[in-house]
Amino acid sequence: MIHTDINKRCGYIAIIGRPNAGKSTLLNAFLGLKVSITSAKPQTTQQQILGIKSDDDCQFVFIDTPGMHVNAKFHNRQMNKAANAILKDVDVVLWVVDATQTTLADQEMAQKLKSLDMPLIVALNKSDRLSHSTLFSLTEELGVLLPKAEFVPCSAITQKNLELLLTVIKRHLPEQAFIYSDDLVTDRSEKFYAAEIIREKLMRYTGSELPYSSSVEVDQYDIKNGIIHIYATVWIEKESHKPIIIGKNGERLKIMSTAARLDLEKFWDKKVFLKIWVKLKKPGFMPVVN
Ligand SMILES: Nc1nc2c(ncn2[C@@H]2O[C@H](COP(=O)(O)OP(=O)(O)OP(=O)(O)O)[C@@H](O)[C@H]2O)c(=O)[nH]1
Ligand SMILES: [Mg+2]
Repeated sequence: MIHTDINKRCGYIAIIGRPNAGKSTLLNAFLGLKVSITSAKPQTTQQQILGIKSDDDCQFVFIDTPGMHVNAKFHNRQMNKAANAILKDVDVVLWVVDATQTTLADQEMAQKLKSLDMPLIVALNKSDRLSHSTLFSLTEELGVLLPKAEFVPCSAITQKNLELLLTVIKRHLPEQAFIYSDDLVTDRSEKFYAAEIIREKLMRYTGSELPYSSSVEVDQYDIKNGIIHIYATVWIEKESHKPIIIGKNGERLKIMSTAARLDLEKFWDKKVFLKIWVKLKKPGFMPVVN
C-alpha cells in the first residue's frame, strides 16, 4: 500500500565508510533482516543496495554502499565515484567508523565530509570492544574536525544504541509521504539476493584472494509447489580454484550451499532448493549481472 498521508517522515540515508567498518551489519541490524551481505573481509559489498525500514510514521530508506577509500587506487576509483555521487542526493549521511581501528584515513575522511551540506551523523561502531574513555576521546578528536556532526557510539553486533541512532536520523528526515510501499525491504531482485548470499558464503568460507576473482550467477529462479528452486553457477578464473571451493569429497561446497539455503529460507520464509555448480570462466567471458 502506498501512503499519501502527511505528518510522516521519509528520506534517504547514505551509509558510508571505510571497508569493513560494519556498514552492512548495521543496516541489517536496523532492519532485523539480512538484506546486505557481510564478512570479515574488506570489500564485501560491491554495489549499492537499498534497505527500507517502514515504521508507522517514518520510512528510512538506507543506501548501503561499498567501502570508500580515501586515497583511491585505480580499482577502487569506480566504487568511490559511485559513493560520492549518492552523497549529492540523500537527506542524511551516516558515516560508519570502525572505532576499534581509526587511522589517518578517518581524519582524511572527516576533512572530506566537512563540506557536506546535509546532516552528518557519525556512528562510532564496534563500541562493544571499547572502553567509554576511548570512545569519548575519539568523539572529541573527530568532533574538532566535524563540529556540526552528531556522534553516536554504537554496536551493530550487540545492537547497542541502535534505537538512539534511528531517533537521531529520523529528526533529519523530511516530512513527506512514504516513497516505497511499506512491505518492501530492498530494491534488489530475488536473483540478485540469491547470488549475493552465495557470494557471502564464498567470502566467509574460502581463502583471501578467491572470492574477489570469482563471481556468482543465478541461472534459474522459480517457485514450484511453494518451493523456491535456485540453480546457480560460481564462475572461477583458474582450474586450481575448483578444489578450494568444492573441498574434499565436495564437503566445503555442501557446507556453503546449506548455509546459503538456510539464509534464503529465512529471508523468504519459504522452503528453498539450491543447486550450485562451479565452472571455469572462458577468456573474455562476462557473466550476466542478475
Ligand atoms: N565487534 C564488532 N564487530 C562488528 C560490528 N559491526 C560489524 N562487525 C564486524 O565487522 C566485519 C565487517 O562487517 P561488514 O558489515 O561486512 O562491514 P562493511 O562496512 O559493510 O564492509 P564492506 O562492505 O567491505 O565495505 C564483520 O566481521 C562484522 O561481523 C560491531 O558492532 N562489533
Ligand atoms: Mg558492506
